[in-house]
Amino acid sequence: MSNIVEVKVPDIGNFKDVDVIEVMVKAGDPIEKEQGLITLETDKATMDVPAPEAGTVREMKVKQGDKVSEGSLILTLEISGVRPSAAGQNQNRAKEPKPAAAPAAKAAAAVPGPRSAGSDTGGSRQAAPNSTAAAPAPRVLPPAPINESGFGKAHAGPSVRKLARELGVDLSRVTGSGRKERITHDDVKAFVKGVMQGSAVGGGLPKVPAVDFAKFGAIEIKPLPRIKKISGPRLQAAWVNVPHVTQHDEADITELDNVRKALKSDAEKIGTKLTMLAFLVKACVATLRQFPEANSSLDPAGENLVYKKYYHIGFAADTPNGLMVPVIRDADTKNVFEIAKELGELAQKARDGKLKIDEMQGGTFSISSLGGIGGTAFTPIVNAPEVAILGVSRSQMKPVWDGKEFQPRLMLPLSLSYDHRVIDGAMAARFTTFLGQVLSEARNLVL
Ligand code: CAO
Repeated sequence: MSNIVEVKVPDIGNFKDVDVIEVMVKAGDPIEKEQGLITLETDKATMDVPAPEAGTVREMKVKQGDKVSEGSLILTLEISGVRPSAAGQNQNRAKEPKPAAAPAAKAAAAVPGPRSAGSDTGGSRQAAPNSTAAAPAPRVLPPAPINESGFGKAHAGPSVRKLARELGVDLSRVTGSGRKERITHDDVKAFVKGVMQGSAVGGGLPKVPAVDFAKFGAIEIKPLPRIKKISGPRLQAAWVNVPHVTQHDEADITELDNVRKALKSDAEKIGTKLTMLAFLVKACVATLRQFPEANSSLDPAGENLVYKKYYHIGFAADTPNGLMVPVIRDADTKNVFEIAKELGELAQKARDGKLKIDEMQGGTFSISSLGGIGGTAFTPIVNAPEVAILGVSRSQMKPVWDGKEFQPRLMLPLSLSYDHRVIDGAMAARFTTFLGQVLSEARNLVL
């Protein structure tokens, strides 16, 4: 005995005329209960409609590209050995499951959590591929608070979503092994297993092998200075989380250096050493005004940019205990002498280990100057959640072609590392070009 039932689109929240982006079954297919039938996509999320009962698909009533709403007929299903009344119940049950995707997507803005690159896919459900694209072996990334946006977009059916919710698994971090990278129950379980084992396959970064160095010669063990113990994990977090690119350029600072030397004695009279760094702070503020994205941060969910209307410039200071980054507050309101004075005082405090916490907080952009030491270029690490950092190397007198002949010009190497999620290459090149222009027009920096 068999019965034909109509399977309709269940309650999908307030969404209407939703796109059918995938049809996963066809007439004649035997299907299991809860098996995905079609995938719907709103501008917020994708969701699968599961089969209310096992049976055989009699006739498809929708195709890819159709638009459907609650109650639209999806297909007719032949159920064997079921009485009409029971079949009716089964059909009604098709209304019961509420795909988790829609409510999850709605919650996205309210739930903070680390941004996943998958959430940047502009509504695509291909949220998971970022988790494996770069690394061949690991199937998933380490555990973290659930990224609701990524969770909503993940390619998984309602029962898999339910399981993931129960286990606290962020689906945006799980790579699906099913058709079209669909996440299965087993994928979720493998993720949990991997996390529990802390292995490379499931969880953390691959470990650097421990080596018994003493086997190969004499060694001495000294504890890391406290500052390095604190800054190390922060640097690693920035390195691992921020997709870094570094843009290299050169600025002609011939005139600027002349101006600086001319003003040096004025500065000395007020007990200040007028260094190149002070001019760089001024020039960076002018450039940040022009490129406000470089003075912004991504919000924790990775959904919005937070533009800061203040300019607090951090600068890397080399101290006997390690790297510290004091911050010049409201650098836009200070002249180059005031900035130079503050730089000197903060650098001294850093070396003496007397910097206060609030003197290292609130930075919007950082500068790391190795010009006093040497080098031609380097790749500084973005001081996240800032999105860009300017590295400065040692200036050099170079022959520069002016169209007729070579001129001796003092050239300053600039290395701008930036967060590629926020700043693209073109903007970075415009940033350093503009900065070079500002630095070459020295007098504007003294005003
Ligand atoms: N090119 C050539 N010479 C430079 C220069 C440059 N870009 N920058 C500085 N100098 C010169 C200065 O003119 C000074 O020479 P004089 O004493 O003859 O005037 C000398 O180098 C030393 O400068 P300084 O280091 O005293 O002053 P500063 O303002 O340039 O730097 C500070 C201050 C705190 C940034 C610096 O002492 C420091 O700690 N630098 C290291 C930063 C660091 O570790 N960065 C890496 C962090 S990891 O990303």
